[in-house]
Amino acid sequence: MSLKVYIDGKFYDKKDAKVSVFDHGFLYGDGVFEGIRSYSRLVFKFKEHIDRLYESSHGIMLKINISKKEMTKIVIDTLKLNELQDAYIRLIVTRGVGDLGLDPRKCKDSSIIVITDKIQLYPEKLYRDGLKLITVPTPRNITEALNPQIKSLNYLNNILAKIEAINSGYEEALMLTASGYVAECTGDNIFIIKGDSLITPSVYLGILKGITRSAVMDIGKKIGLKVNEDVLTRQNLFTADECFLTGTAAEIVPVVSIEKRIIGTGKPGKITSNLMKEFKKLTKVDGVRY
Ligand code: PXG
Repeated sequence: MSLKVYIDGKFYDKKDAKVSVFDHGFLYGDGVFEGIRSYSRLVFKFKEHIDRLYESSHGIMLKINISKKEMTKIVIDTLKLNELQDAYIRLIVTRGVGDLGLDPRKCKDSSIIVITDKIQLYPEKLYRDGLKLITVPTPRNITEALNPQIKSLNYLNNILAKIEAINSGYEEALMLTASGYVAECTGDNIFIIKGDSLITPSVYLGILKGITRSAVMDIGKKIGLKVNEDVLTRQNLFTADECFLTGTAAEIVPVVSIEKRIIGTGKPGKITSNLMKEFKKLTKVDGVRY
């Protein structure tokens, strides 16, 4: 059976799952989205993702015409229809079809799209050997212009950073704020370990408030680490004992160097490995079953 995609009340085969070229999501990146994971038929941090989707849409004055409860049911129905145990869920809300102008008043109905697919796992080597980062010239969007807390369909800021990293021979980019403080990576939050402290950049600096980030902060507290949100410089990263990234797709990825400065021992750290283990445990019990 081919994969089925939900679009505005109907399910379509993957090859027929299409939206209009007049949709402002396509024309302007005018919309919001979420990336969610399920593990063995448990949707991880489902409520948190649904809440963030509605907060993102509220931020751009995009009205979602269904309740959170209905949205939750649509996602569950799509997962069941596709008989997926472990899935990557992409939930998208666009401004909908309008004309060839910016005016969102021309878009009468927002569109809701739910894609559920098999999760593409990152290579095992990444978790075993760790990731090498490079800081890129493009700063993270400034909060006053487009708040990174809004998970909008416009990801050009992050894509530019990704291109810059790839052009320099790296897989992932460290993005700084316009003032030069550590922000996050292109699709992941960043953490360091220094002594018994777990530190991550504060949300007010202009980052996405990652759901994996929050889960890891909770785990950190549980295993006795001092957990802090703070302002971090590149030098704080260079001199950290350990460093790692968090995100729905990548989960927890150890970072072993930044611009060729080795972090800690140059291997994934002990506390990072422990957090990875605890995170895995959490995904087995925390979630909405379908
Ligand atoms: N920062 C940014 C900029 C993100 O886009 C995260 C942090 C991590 O947040 P969560 O809530 O997932 O812990 C994200 C989320 C992908 C992919 O396929 C990942 C994201 C967005 C789009 C695609 O890797 N990241």
